Amino acid sequence: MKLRRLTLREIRMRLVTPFETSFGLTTDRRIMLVEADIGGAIGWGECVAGEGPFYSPETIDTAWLIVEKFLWQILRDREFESAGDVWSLLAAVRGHNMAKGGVDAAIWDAEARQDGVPLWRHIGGVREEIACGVSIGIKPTLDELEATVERELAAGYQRIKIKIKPGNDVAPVKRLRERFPKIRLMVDANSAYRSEDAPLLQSLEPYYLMMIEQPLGWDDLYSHVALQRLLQTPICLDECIHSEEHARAAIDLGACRIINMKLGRVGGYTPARRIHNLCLERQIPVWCGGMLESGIGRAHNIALSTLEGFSLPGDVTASRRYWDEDIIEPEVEVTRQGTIRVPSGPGIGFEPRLAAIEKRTVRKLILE
Ligand code: OSB
Ligand code: MG
Repeated sequence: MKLRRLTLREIRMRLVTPFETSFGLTTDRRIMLVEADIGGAIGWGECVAGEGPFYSPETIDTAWLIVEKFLWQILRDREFESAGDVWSLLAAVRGHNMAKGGVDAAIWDAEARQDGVPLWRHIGGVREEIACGVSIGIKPTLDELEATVERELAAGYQRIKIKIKPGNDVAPVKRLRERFPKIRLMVDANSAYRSEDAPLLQSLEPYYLMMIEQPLGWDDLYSHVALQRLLQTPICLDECIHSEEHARAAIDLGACRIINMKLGRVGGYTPARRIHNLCLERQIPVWCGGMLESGIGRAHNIALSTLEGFSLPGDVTASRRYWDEDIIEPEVEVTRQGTIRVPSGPGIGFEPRLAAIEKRTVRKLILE
């Protein structure tokens, strides 16, 4: 197999509802799409880097540069056996996992399409329906938060995650727990706390949260070890797990008991599957995180979530929660039971809507 052409596009998409996390407010997304032509088929991937380096060090602009100047140089004119080789070819570039993840995903989709098989089967997925939870941003008032949770539960979502930050943590959890004593509830701090905040995080224990996601530093495994020893509530790591090595260290050191998996954060399907296999072996539950993706990234998250170890509901939800109009056909829909039925078509199983994509494109680069 050979990569004939790589097309990068930057599209702009406005969120239906602005999304606030401890690291900032997102209203408009700038998304890099990757289109990979391997001769026999074309595949699509999405780079999940944000607009600024606030979730991870990468941004859409660093990713664009890395793909153009380095990843393309490695892959052009290169013969490789299968999409599974892309990760090791790109290993010469250190870091920049989201840039790699976008390219890797596009080539995996292309390969599955060439073989005429659904991508989820191609990667070894085992389930035809995935469980969905929602991630709810920080809201201006508790009433607004409660109303949002009510609406998402009515839509069928199986688990509620709320974003927290210092000064906006115990009160929303207490309010939701009193109102919804039985739901599966969790929080995500996106690294907003320090080790000294352990007593505050301990004060969340009476609310029997499913887990606390990424309370401490984005690259600080060590402090999470000490914190997990103080907590009954499982810690789930997101930002910290950007490689198989970090996943292994986190598990062996006891820095977390659950792992949030994101294709882009780890650099594509090869590292994602390795981390998944490790978690299965160590009986660490895994679930698929989200990065406010367009339909392309969303479709990949659905495929990834079919792997055996994804035993908890992920942050993979309906297109309409984010976009007035998504860029794939059909859009992602969620059943009344809070599940997504995995598509049976080749590749990601959704078709990119080229006209809708072109309409939103503000920058395009064809590498061939
Ligand atoms: O930490 O999981 C996160 C969105 C952007 C950056 C980081 C995160 C998130 C979310 C949203 O929680 C998940 C989604 O796409 O619904
Ligand atoms: Mg997170």
